Amino acid sequence: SKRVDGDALDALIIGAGFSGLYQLYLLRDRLGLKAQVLEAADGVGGTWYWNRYPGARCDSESHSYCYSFSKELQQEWEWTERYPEQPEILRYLNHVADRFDLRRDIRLGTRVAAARYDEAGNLWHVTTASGDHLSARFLITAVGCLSTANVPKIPGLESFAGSWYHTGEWPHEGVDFRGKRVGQIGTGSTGIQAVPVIAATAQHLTVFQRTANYSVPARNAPLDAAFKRWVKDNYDAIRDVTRATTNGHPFTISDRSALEVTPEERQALYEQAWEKGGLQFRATFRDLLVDKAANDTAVDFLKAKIRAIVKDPKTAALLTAFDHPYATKRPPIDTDYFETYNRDNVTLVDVRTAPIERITPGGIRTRDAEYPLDIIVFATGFDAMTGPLLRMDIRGRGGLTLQEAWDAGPRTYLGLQVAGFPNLFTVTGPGSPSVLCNMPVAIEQHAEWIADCIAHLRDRGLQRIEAKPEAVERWVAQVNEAADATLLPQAASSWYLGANVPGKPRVFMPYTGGMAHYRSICDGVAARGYEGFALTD
Ligand code: NA7
Repeated sequence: SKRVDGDALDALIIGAGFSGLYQLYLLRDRLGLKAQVLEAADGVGGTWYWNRYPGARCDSESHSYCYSFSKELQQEWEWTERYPEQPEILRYLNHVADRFDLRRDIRLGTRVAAARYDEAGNLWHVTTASGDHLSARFLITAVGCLSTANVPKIPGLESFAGSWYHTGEWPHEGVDFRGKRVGQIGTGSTGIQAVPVIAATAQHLTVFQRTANYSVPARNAPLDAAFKRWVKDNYDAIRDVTRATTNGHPFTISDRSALEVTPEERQALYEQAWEKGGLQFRATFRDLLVDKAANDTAVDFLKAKIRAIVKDPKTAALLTAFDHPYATKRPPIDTDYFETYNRDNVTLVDVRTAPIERITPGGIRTRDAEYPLDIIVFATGFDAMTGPLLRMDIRGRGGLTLQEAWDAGPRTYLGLQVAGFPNLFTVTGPGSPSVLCNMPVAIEQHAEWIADCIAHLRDRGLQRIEAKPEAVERWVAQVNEAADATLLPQAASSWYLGANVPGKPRVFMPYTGGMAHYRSICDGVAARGYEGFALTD
């Protein structure tokens, strides 16, 4: 194999979360490349390093929210709960880093500021925030999809006399809510996890809701010995299921239509799913995400459940004032979320009809009231998918910036490459199905495809791969077509559309055609000699 000139590395990987750790393992230990990871944080873990907010837990079930590439790792690691809590996932990723001796090639506390492609040398030159320079033949972004905090620019925030936090940049020492009046903005998956936990200790919690959100009980519980045994004995079968399903979860979507069963049968099936809990609820019928009438049956069921839980009818009405079909925004799952509104120390405020006008030294002022607060929690989500990529100054061929290339929204081929940016791979990039999928399943596929691609180039003495503009064109059209075949674009405020960040181009970013189908598309592209890519020496 040809080694890159001078001190250049074969590959630089940005980020040491689920993606970056596995990508390093593949490139270094399976391909024997000189590879290094640059990580902004002072530890590995990515999402699970930063998201330490109260109640932070994964919505995927633990036996599927893990790597499948190593049988030894699967056998030695033991999950304790149905859904892993943030500290446990962080311990797992640290274990992986140690077990595969990855740390020696990870530079922590190293934020990438800029990356420039040098055409003559066919090298990526990377500059870190502290001014260090590194170069590599291949640059792989493993920066996550939900890693750039979205803190809304509400006037007066700088004048707030109390403390404020974004859930995705939570202080490591934690936050003590005892005796405090807390305001939380946001009722997405994160906000819905945080509310019950904050309410348990705060003097008072005021939740500022802009859009009512659906949620289904998670039914989290410790795993018993029998289940743990079953998981260890069946990892191969679990992997086969997660690889064959639309969303990478260890359950399959029913092949029944919600409209072909009797109302009684439908009710019974929803009841069963509600009792079982978790993201499986949306798998109750095959057509919930494609047929509005089918979706309406889920909406009716969930409304009735919420109304039965929440005692105050005004609060219940606000919590069920949905403006989008069920699961067209990422559906949260919860532990006692709706029940928490029955506590005396919790108030729900509707900021759809009376928006937040400003933050004052003493709290939050909406159009019609002032709420005195000691702490504000921003559970306001992320500049999803493109945010972490665009905040780096990435320049491809001829100095083309990624900002310019994506001026009207992200354009990729398979979510993996951008035309004009040779040898740059974006793990779980926009245009991939990753955010609609159980993440480790998507990540393993991406990282393996990229490693196979680099091996293919090396074996043929090729130095460069770049997505062809016409392939990007076709993929963007395919992503749009797939989205339009579903109800997902109907959720006007969804982060899938970039609608949660003011000024962000409205483009439906994830590929909705399903993970299994996407995998076969990627395999086909590779089998046909990397169709749609230009490979050169
Ligand atoms: P989300 O799902 O983007 O939720 C953010 C929430 O914050 C949502 O309820 C937003 O209301 C609300 N929000 C955002 N900006 C504002 C302003 N300016 N005023 C009032 N309310 C606001 O982020 P999460 O962190 O909960 O979840 C992200 C993903 O992590 C999740 O989908 C899983 O994949 C894991 P809106 O709906 O926009 O009206």
